[in-house]
Amino acid sequence: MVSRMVQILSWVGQWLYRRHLAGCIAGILPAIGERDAPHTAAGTAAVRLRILMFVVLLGASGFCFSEEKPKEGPSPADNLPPHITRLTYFGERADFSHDGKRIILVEKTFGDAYEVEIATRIIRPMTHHYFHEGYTRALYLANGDILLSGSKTFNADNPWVSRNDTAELWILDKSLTKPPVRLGEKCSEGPAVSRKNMRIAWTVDHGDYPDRMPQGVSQMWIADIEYENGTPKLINKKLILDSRDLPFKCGLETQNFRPPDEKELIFSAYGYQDTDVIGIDLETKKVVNYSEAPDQYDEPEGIFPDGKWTLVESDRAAREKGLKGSQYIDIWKLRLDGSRYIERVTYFSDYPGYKASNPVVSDDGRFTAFQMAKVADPAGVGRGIFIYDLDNATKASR
Ligand SMILES: [Ca+2]
Repeated sequence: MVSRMVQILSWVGQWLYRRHLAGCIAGILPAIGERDAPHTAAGTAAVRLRILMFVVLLGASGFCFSEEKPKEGPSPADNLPPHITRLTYFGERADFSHDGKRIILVEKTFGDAYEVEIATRIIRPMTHHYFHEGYTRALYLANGDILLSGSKTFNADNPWVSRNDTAELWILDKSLTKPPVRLGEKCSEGPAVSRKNMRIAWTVDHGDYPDRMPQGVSQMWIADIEYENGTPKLINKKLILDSRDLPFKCGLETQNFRPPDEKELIFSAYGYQDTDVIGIDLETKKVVNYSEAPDQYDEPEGIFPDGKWTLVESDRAAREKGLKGSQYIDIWKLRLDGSRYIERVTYFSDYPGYKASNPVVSDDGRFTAFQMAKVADPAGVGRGIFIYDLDNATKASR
């Protein structure tokens, strides 16, 4: 009975601590700083109340931590099923080379890009041969050159602006003999790259071009890459969709051209029904909501080469435990036929404190690559790449 009481007090203490300690400290520090200011009876009482709350919460936190430290459980990486292998111990945002033999990854947000040969695990630097301000994306183009997204400027004291507002598109020649060519287009989060021709799509939002669109608006654009005397440039640039043209409010992010004919673009609708998986026909502009799951986070990631399924980051499993949102995701696959049928792929989020994210599919449809991250890591941050053998997983489940 006593231990049960201690447990309950510990939970309450932890909750109070997490929820209010930061605010309490933030409130108390100015109050202490103001002690030379003219006093009023109400002001003094408020300061006393803040100090009392601070002492109580500090006591509660010390009490609960001495009883039960918040635990980060075992890592899913230490208990992998036979169809999952670990490729790297760092890195994020994997992309398969079109022959399926290599993976390109970003070392860390605003880091270098590296290529890993899957068979040998040999890691090769892709962006060491010149100086730069770091990259947020690196994707193989159909001809083997690399599409990069990265800012022209980086300030370690204010890093995230280089991801959110100033990231630009570049093309790196696969010979790795020269710096990348700047395309003169900003890029919000991830661009979409065709598997079969030199076509890309990307997103821009208010943060990128505040003079072109108001707060809360984003646009998806498409263009072809043409080489003139060996130098790439964008041609046939067209607007795909302005978020203001949708009947609901959301933030856009391009994800994939849908194989095999690539006439449809799959994109994230952030914030709509807690984020949904949507497709837009590039010719007719018809929009189809494939996840159509209110109160569920569903973000499309890699797409299967037959175009029948997309991998999704979803919080579906976490919702049963009372957790929700993009921090509590695992990898699922969603049928792109309007049935809304969704199937679980990874179980990393069953390990408290962990998640699996950013999955992609090899061009032959046999493997996915994804990353492990910890809850509270910013979206897209990864702690190593894993390879998932889809054939073996299917056999194992038979
Ligand atoms: Ca949803």
